Amino acid sequence: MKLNIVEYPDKKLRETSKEVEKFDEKLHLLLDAMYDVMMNSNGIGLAAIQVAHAKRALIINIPDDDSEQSKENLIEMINPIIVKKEGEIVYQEGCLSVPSFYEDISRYDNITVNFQDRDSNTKTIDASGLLSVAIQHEMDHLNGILFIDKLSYSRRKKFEKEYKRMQKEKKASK
Ligand code: Y12
Ligand code: CO
Repeated sequence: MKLNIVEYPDKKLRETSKEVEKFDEKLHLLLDAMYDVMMNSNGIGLAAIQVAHAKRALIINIPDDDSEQSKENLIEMINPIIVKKEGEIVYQEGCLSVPSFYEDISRYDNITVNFQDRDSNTKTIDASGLLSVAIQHEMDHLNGILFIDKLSYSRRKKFEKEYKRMQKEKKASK
């Protein structure tokens, strides 16, 4: 399955993703292809809507202490729900759908998430720090929310201007 990353301001990113009901080969192929595209793009998290599949599915692969990304650390979450949230963390976020832009965003530091794995088994995870940030960032995608939506009015204006300029430059260099 060949997947391409959907980039802002594509309206596809604003869709609300649908609950996954079938845990079949098609879902497994999608998750495998998402992993390949995320690794090839140097990402640590990806939601299915970022590759144009409006399913409530996301993957996260946080590098370990020596900055190595290994499939052993891959987390696949299907139909995730946050059941507990507390504390605050500010982290500089980036997104494969909003290339070359990074900004400090405030989120919950500690969360508990219920989800299903690729075979529909029910799981629970307690997350804090970077993993918690990544889960919340990817779960926002399932509801059509991007991290840039959390910027102040003036920062968002500045972003839109910079992003348009970058897109123009990218187009001109092709
Ligand atoms: C903390 C904050 C945000 C997340 C969500 C997942 N975000 C990413 O995986 C972002 C990846 C990313 C990769 C980029 O490419 C390279 O660095 C080569 C990138 O740069 C460009 O597009 C030019 C931007 C974002 C999880 C945890
Ligand atoms: Co993102």
